[in-house]
Amino acid sequence: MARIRRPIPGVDKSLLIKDAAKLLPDPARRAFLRGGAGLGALTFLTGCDIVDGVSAEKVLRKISHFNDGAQAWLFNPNKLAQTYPESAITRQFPFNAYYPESDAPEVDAATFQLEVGGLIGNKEPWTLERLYALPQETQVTKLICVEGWSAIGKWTGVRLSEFLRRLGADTTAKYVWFQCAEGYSVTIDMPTALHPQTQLSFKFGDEILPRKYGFPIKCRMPTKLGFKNPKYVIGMHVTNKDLGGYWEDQGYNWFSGL
Ligand SMILES: Nc1nc2c(c(=O)[nH]1)N[C@H]1C(S)=C(S)[C@@H](COP(=O)(O)O)O[C@H]1N2
Ligand SMILES: [Mo]
Repeated sequence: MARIRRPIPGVDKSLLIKDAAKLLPDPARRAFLRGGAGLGALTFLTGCDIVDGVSAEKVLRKISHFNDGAQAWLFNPNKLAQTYPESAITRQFPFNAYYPESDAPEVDAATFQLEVGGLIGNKEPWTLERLYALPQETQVTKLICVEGWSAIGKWTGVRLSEFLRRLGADTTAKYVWFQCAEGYSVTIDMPTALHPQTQLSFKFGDEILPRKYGFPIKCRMPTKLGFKNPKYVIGMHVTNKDLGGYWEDQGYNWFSGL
């Protein structure tokens, strides 16, 4: 996967650094975070005197890369993300994308079909009618965005693990890749795809998912940062190849677990 070496616009770098530091072995991690998780901490960690932003960026990417492996290995597939009472739901839940809300894609419900492919048994696409007939669950969980905000929302849909089962998916494959209507994409690891709280969401609150939150499908995974939760999902592939993603290709930590 190509990693482009340029600063990532709009990103709270200290959050990225903290995220990357999370699974460093103690006591390095504690010292790192106590150090303010900034340039000083990077110097401490690498033993190099990092004087300019470019080197800091490089080191950050290296830690981040190391972390993809370490986090995947340490990820406990059964550990649940925190859930909240409905009273904690954030009113005025934020919209976020790499473009303004007015540019959000408009998917036509009547003609929509979810394309499914890769290592699965049945490649027949899914209409909304068939998707809505699947068994559904509701979760009230927190979405955390790397840009420095978080919000609690309520989503309803089918467990991705249940959907994969119905597709006859090879769940020993490494990844699930999501394609979105406007060109966004995300690759997630199979343990996350099979996590009980990873959901193909059709509703936000008590309404059919509105356009701004990803109509017709958002893949909600509360164990991952916001950017790993694709909206406007139009395609899904089970694969052994890391197909990357919109932000991952620009250097975001691939695993981005919480
Ligand atoms: N298709 C698509 N999905 C996307 C994005 C996007 O730009 N396009 N942005 C991601 C980011 S960075 C975040 S934080 C969440 C925001 O979801 P929300 O608009 O429902 O709050 O969507 C994620 N999924
Ligand atoms: Mo985000």
